[in-house]
Amino acid sequence: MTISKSPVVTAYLGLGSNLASPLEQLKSARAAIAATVGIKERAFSSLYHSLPMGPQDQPDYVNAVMAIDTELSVLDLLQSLQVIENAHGRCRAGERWGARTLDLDILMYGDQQIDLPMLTVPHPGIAERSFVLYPWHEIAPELSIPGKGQLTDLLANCSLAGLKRLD
Ligand code: ROI
Repeated sequence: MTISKSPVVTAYLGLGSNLASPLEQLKSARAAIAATVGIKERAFSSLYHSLPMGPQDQPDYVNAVMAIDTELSVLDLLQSLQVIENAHGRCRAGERWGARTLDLDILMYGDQQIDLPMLTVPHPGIAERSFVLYPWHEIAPELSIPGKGQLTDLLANCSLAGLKRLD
C-alpha cells in the first residue's frame, strides 16, 4: 500500500482579540497554531491596534495576520482553529459582533472559493476591514485574492482610520 501525502496549501489567517490581555491572546494563539500538527508558520504580521468595527461599546482590538502552509483540509483547519479559540476562553453564545477573547478567521485557503453554511472563503468581510488588509499586505504584498482581486487594490480603497501598528 502506498500512503500519499496530502497536498500542502498556503492559507492566511486573521487573528483578533479585545478581551483578557489581547496582546497575550494573540501571542499565545500564534504559538498554538504553529504547534498544530499539519501546520507550518510561514509569516506573521506586525500587531495592530484597531478601533472596534460594529458595536462601539466594547474595548479596542489587537489584530494580526498569519500565513501558514498546511496539510489540513479546510474543514480540519477550521476545527483546529475553533479548538484553539475555545482553549482561549472563547464563548460562542454572545452578541453578534460583540467582544471576544480570541477570533481566528480563515481569510484564504489556497486558490479555493468555498461557500458552506459554516464557512465562506475567502472571508466575505475583508474588503471593508483595514485591520485585516494592512497586516495582510505587510506579509503578502503581491497577493491576488480569488474572486476579489489584488490585495493592493483592496487596500487602496480602504481607510487607515482607527488603525495603529504596534512596534
Ligand atoms: N473590530 C476590530 N477592530 N477587529 C476585529 O478583529 C473585529 N472582529 C469582529 C468585529 C466584532 C466585527 N469587529 C472587529 O468580529
